[in-house]
Amino acid sequence: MKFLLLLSLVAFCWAQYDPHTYYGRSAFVHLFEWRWVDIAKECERYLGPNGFGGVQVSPPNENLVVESPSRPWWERYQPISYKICSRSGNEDEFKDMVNRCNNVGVRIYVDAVINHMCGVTAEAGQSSTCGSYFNPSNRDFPGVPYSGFDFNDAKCTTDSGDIESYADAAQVRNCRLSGLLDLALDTDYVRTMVADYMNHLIDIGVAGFRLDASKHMWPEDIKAILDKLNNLNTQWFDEGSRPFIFQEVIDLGGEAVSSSEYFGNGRVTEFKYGAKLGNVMRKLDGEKMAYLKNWGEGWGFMPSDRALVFVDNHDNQRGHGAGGSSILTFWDARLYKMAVGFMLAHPYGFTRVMSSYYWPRYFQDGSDINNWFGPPNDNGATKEVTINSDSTCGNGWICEHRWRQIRNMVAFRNVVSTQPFANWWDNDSNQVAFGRGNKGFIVFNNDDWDLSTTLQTGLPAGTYCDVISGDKIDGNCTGTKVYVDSNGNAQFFISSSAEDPFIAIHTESKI
Ligand code: QV4
Ligand code: CA
Repeated sequence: MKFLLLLSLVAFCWAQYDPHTYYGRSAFVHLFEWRWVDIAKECERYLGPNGFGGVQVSPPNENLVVESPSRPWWERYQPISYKICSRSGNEDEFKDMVNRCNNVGVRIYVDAVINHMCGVTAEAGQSSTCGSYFNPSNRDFPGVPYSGFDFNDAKCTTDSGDIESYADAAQVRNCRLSGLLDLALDTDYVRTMVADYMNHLIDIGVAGFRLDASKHMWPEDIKAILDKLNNLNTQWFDEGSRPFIFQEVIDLGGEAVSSSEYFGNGRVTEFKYGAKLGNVMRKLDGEKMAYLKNWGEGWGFMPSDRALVFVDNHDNQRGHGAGGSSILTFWDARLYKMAVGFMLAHPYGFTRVMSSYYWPRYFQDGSDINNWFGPPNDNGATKEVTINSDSTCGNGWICEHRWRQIRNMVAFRNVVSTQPFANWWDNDSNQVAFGRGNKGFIVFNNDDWDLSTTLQTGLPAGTYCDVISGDKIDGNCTGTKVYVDSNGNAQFFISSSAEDPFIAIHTESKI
């Protein structure tokens, strides 16, 4: 009996690190700025059938309407209330999305903006996505309600009231991030308002949360809020399931606040991952793929079971947040597919795939002056995600998650998820290969010359379809075939000018 008690205690303690994906699905996608009606359809027609574990959705709560610039993506990070009402849809549409996605084994993770409300310079009576009145100058947000008692103004020690130095941990938590009115999360009232919002979403059926701007919240305040959260809805989750938590903390080193302060609450975003991988694939700072042999904790990253990893995110794909010019995005498609493929094949971290929309990048003095553009829209109404006959997206949606190379690597990750990193090979330059036990194997050529060699794959003998150049359809390969002999060896040839200079095979792509 004692053992069972201990087991349940361990399960309880660990739960907030568990994404509660259906049958251990191992990757999720950020459908940035999608409407709820489109996400519901995508779960049923694509994400469920292709083994995606879940969707990170944009903040569903009421936000400030910013007219200048015209409806930027970032207006959704300026809350006005916790009513489920935004340009992605209303509460009924949100509930329908959660039901339909859960019913096909795809989880919903909500981007929770709980550190702050809107900017201090927003105009009283400026419009909001649900029409709630607010007045920033006297901290009046009747839609929650919040008042002057509920903000950190008195706690902040800087003259401006904004964060002025990231070397001072108290400032980073108690002052305004970019002028955003900072909530007093040390009061039980504010903690309760936030927890009520999150519990409303949990009862609807979401599986967890991205905690926006976690660096700007005291870890113990976050914990106090998490302790108020309900268990997940037993319509889809086991009794006693705790919400999955991943905290946005940008820690590239050198600041007063560290990611490790947040490990007790849940997973944490590892921003070093995308920054370093971008450098390696771009061969910057003397980096080369052969150095990836000890990728993960060997590169100074946080423990794998605390890490939330990604190649790019909604901030740094457009020059916000961290990572700078090394970050690979859909704009760098060939290298981007290799980086995402590497991430999905490697065992480190819980992996997130970015799914973006097009905007008219225009660089002036080194920065993209159009990086504020919101989603494809008709006079502010977000456009439908249309699907073309070749399964790509229309209406300005990029849908990286639907690119064959990325979609198939999500499946690869599911097939190999229980298997260890194995059979590493490199040419001491940018040709590398590695396997996952006896279930999968991947080979990259990022050198300027062809790769032609025989490698130990660890796989059973047989003929395998390369899932990068094609698919396995009706027992045939539409792309390259790989022949593994009875010793597990296979010959690989990858031209340095190939459209996608990498090959991936796994036991479910065997014919
Ligand atoms: C401006 C001035 C301020 C001034 C303020 C007065 O810059 O100096 O004090 O007016 O009101 C938008 C504008 C920004 C404006 C601010 C407030 O871009 O110019 O400040 O609104 O009016 C996103 C965007 C921000 C945007 C914010 C709110 O990136 O540009 O600010 O939404 O609309 C740090 C954090 C990290 C953060 C990252 C971007 O540690 O947590 O910066 N990342 C998350 C989200 C990100 C979001 C926020 C946090 C804020 O991923 O998308 O910022 O919720 O690294
Ligand atoms: Ca804060």
